[in-house]
Amino acid sequence: MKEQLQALESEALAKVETASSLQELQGVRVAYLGKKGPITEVLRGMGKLSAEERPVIGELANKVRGNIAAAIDEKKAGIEAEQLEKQLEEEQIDVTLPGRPVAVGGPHLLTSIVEEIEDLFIGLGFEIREGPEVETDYFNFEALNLPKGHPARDMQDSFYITEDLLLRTHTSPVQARTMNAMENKQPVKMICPGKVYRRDTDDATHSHQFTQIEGLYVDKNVRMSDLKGVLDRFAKHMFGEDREIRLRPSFFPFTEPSVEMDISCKMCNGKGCSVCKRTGWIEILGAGMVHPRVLEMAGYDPKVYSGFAFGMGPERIAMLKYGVDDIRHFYTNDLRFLKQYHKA
Ligand code: FA5
Repeated sequence: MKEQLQALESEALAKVETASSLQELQGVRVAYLGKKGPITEVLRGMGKLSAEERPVIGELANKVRGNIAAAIDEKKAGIEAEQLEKQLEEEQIDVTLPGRPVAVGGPHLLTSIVEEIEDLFIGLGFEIREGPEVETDYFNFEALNLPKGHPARDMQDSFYITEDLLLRTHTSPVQARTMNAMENKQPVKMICPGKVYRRDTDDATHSHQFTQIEGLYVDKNVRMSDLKGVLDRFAKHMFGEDREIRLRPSFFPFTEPSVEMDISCKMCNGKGCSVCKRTGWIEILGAGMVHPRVLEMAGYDPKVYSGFAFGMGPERIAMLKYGVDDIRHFYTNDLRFLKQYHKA
C-alpha cells in the first residue's frame, strides 16, 4: 500500500508539472483528490490493515494528499500569473492618447420653449398647473360652454375612448378644473402646459399630438386691457421688443369676446412676405374674456368676477422664433436637428 501511494504521488505530481491550463489542472485535482479518486480509495481500505500499519499508512496518505494539493496550488498560481502577464502585455494602455469626447445631451427645443414661456409667466405672478391628458367630456367640452351636439365641437376633432372619456383636445379643461377646485372661489392666475390630441392630419404645421399652454386669470375687475398687456409682454419677450401685436375678433364658445392674436412678421417687418402670406401678420394664439357661463358653472359669480384666458401652441411659436419649417422635426428626434438648439 505504501508503494501504491508513492506511485500515485509521483504520477500525480508529473501530471501537475505538465498541465498547461487551469482547466487541465482542475482535471488532475478531481482525478487524484476527488471523492472517487485513488487516494480516497486507499483510505477507505484501511480497515483491512493491522493496528500497527494503519497510522503509518494513514499519515502517508494524508501527506501524499497534502503534497499533491500543494503542487496543484503552486502550479495554479504560476499559470494565473502567466495569464495576467500576457493580458497586461496585450492590453497596454497608451496614456498619451487624447481622450474621447463624451456626448452631452441638452433639453429638447420644445422643452426649452415651454420653460422659457413658464419663466416669463411665473415672473408675471402666474402659477403652473397640470391636468389629465385623458379627460372627461364634461371638462373638455361641457364645462367650457360646449354642450353635447354643439356645432363648435367640430372645431376640434377628437379621439374618444368611451362615450364620456377622450384624449383632451386642448388645455382649456384645466381652466374649468382649476376654478372648480378653488376653495372659497379665490382669484386664479395660472398657466398650464401639456400635451393635447386631435384627429388632425399630420402635415408641416399640424400634428395629431402637440403641445399647448393655457393661461387663465380670474379676479375682480380683470379687463380686456389686462389681457392685451400680458399678451404684448409675452410677444415682445419671445420675439423681440420691436414686435407689434394685434387682436382680431374671433370665436371660442368659452370666451366672450374672443380674439386671435397676431404678431407683426419678423421676416418682412410687417411689409408682407411669403412667410406671413403677404399680410404682414402671423397668428399665434387664441384668447378672450372668460364666458360668464363658464365662470358660473365653476362656481364664480360673473357679476363679481371676470377673467381672461388664452391658449397657444409652443411648437408653432418655436417654428416662428427659430425658422423651423416642419412641425414633424419636433417629434422625429433627429439629433442633427435637435443639436442645433442645444445651448452651450
Ligand atoms: C384652442 O385650442 C383654444 N382652447 C385656445 C383658447 C384658450 C382660446 C383659451 C381662448 C381661450 P385653437 O384650436 O385655435 O384654440 O388652438 C390653439 C393653438 O394650438 C393654435 O393657435 C395652434 O398654435 C395650436 N394648434 C392647433 N391645432 C394644432 C395642430 N394640429 N398641430 C399643432 N398645433 C396646433
